[in-house]
Amino acid sequence: LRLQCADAHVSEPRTVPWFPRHVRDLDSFSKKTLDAGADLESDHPGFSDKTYRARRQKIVEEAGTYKYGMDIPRVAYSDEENATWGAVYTKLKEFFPKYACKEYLEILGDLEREGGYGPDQIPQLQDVSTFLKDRTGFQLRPVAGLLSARDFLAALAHRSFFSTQYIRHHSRPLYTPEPDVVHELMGHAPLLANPEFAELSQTYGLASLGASERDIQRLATCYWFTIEFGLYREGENVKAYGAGLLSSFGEMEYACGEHGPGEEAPEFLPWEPVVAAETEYPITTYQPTYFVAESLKDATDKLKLFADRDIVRPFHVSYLPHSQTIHCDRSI
Ligand code: HBI
Ligand code: FE
Repeated sequence: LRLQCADAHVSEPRTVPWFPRHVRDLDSFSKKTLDAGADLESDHPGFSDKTYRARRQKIVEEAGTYKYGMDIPRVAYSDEENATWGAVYTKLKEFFPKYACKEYLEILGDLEREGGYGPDQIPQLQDVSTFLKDRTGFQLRPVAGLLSARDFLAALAHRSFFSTQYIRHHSRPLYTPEPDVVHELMGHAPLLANPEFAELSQTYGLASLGASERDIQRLATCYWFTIEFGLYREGENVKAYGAGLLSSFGEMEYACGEHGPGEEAPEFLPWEPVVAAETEYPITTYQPTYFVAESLKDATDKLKLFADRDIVRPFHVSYLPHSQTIHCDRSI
């Protein structure tokens, strides 16, 4: 079997896709955004609102000047934008005590004291990024919209998280079909201050560097079932640690709350990356299936095993924090 593998490797030499070696290299693809896709566009409340689109364009243009090492441009959010944030903030806070994981609750308290969080205004990415950097070395970078899975994941290897800065349309404050600043700052940012969650995130990034297209898809699918829609067990209950749940009170309750007899209920499977990687999922409705870990550490440990055993590359990478570079054991 070994020989066969070696033969296969010789007869089909695979060129390794380029990947960023230094955190500064993220500058080279930070503007390579994809179209939202027809699915999302037809579903977007602000799609035909010209004023809204122009406002987004302006925020994105400013953010486009950002390069590694700079301060993230501050946005003077309007009263309307802050009110949209406030409406979601207040609503989500009602649900967090019951459904958010304990790590999230604790960090949210810290962010309210130190990171500019609260119902009155949208926090600035730079302030949140500074907060995260002090805790786990993670930092935020502004982005205009969706990146390819390969590019998005590669940033995680460098403890960098691409974050949108514009907000959803005011007509539907509790709904967005795509990432916006509420999703990033309520969903993603807080747990990036937790060491285990930071490691989970970076593990996706490191495993993705130079990986095949198929492995990128498998990692992106596992990312979906953990970083976006992950749950872990706490006694009788499940608690949310995924950003798609923590930024949606409706789905948080659907995933973590009680389901009466006859009520539609999702399926809960134990977090197992080889299974999750092959599981299909919808992107504009509540999830039919959730994967439940035992803890943030368990989620991370299982992913690391998966990355080591199932993401096969002809080289090994490691992260050198002092130089903020990726070490690769072969020249490729
Ligand atoms: N791009 N800006 C942005 N934000 C995301 O959350 C994001 C992305 N591109 C790809 C992506 N997520 C998913 O494919 C993840 O599963 C990697
Ligand atoms: Fe997200």
